[in-house]
Amino acid sequence: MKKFVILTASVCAMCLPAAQLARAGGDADLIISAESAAPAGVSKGAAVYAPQADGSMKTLREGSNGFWCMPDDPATPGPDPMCGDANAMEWAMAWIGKTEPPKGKTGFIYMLMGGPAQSNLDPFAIKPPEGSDWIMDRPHVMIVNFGDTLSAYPTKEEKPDTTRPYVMWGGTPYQHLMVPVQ
Ligand SMILES: [Cu+2]
Repeated sequence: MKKFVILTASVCAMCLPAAQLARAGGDADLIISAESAAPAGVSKGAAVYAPQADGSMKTLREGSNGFWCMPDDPATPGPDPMCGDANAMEWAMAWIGKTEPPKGKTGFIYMLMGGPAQSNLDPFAIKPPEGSDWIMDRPHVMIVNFGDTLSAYPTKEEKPDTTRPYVMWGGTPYQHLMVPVQ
């Protein structure tokens, strides 16, 4: 997870010409990007949403199977499309709105193309801390909103080992388990 904050905070057409061109590919390309995040059984019937620079969400396609997908965010390095379930969307909206996620609604998000993260500690970082690089996550699934039920993993690692499951944003309401699948 990593993208919405950037979209609302720092989209800059002048500094991202290549990314803007990619966006110019149109809705069909955005849907292809979004679908690449999950197995076809999930992504083909999923609703597809594209976060807009003003923080709103544009619906590119209505869904039929209860899942949703979002295309790569061109403002971050590397592809980072994602698909998730309904509970994961509630969790993401809580994160965006800085509110408490609903209790008892564990969800999951596929990111089979991997994706970058600004920080493993701060849910609202808009860039990596001074002297650090982006955390480039390999293809993974994220388990979100699991409350205090996953105590087997270290929760406050600045530089996690991304080859094994680890907790991102541990100790915050937005902590989630990152589970690499490759
Ligand atoms: Cu992720």
